[in-house]
Amino acid sequence: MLDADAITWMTDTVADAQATPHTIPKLTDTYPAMSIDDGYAVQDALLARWQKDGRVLVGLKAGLTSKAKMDQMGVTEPSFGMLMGDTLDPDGGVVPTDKLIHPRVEAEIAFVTKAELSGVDLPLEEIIAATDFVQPAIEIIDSRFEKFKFDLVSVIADNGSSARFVMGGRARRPLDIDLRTVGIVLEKNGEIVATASSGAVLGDPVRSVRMLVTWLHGRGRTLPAGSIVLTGGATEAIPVESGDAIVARYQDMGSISVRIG
Ligand code: OOG
Ligand code: MG
Repeated sequence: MLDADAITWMTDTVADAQATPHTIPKLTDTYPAMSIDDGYAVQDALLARWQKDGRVLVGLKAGLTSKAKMDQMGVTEPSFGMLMGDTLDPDGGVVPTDKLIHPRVEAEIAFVTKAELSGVDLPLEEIIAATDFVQPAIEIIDSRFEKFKFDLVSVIADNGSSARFVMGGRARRPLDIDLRTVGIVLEKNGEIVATASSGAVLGDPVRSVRMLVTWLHGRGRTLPAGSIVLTGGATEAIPVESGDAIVARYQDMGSISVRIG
């Protein structure tokens, strides 16, 4: 692992890039030996600062969980990140972009849990039983790295490109729909820009929650009841700009729409 000074430097650099905002070179340009654990150490340090500022952790995001996303970003392993309550925007509302550099939107399935989940490779039934509801979500990602280009460890330190997210449409009990085959259509300004089946995420987005819980376990953590989990973009992410109208339609789960501010 890198030493504490290196983690502090990376945390300062990322926090500054997110706040201003501005782009920075990949962290591996400065620290080629940076590891996945170092990336998550930066996340831990960011969270400590954010909580000191009164920001609240409301859930976690898994990213790079579909082939479409992995191919787009050239990364073959998932990343996990934190969802802060103040980055949640309402369905039908406007996504603020004053802190965004080159935003992209993703259509995802969100899980909201009602019981604590912990352990390694949990049976999927256990995750379903602990799920209060599933719901359409649009994640607005933004990379602090130049040209939206990064490697796995750098994007982890940048909190998995987390920027804003929106939940809406129709919340469903997880046993009432087949989460492997929900058709998703993503539209920008009335044009279809991407389509997918929810099964594009690991065959079933519930597997993304399982993977997240396994990862948490490895870090001595659990997924608390009441957590939001974004399971990852089913399609590639679509660049957006100010004024764009985004709609994501989900089979049997309604639709969700936002305007980019
Ligand atoms: C990393 C975040 C990926 C997803 O849903 O796959 C992500 C990135 O592509 O910038 O949120
Ligand atoms: Mg995402």
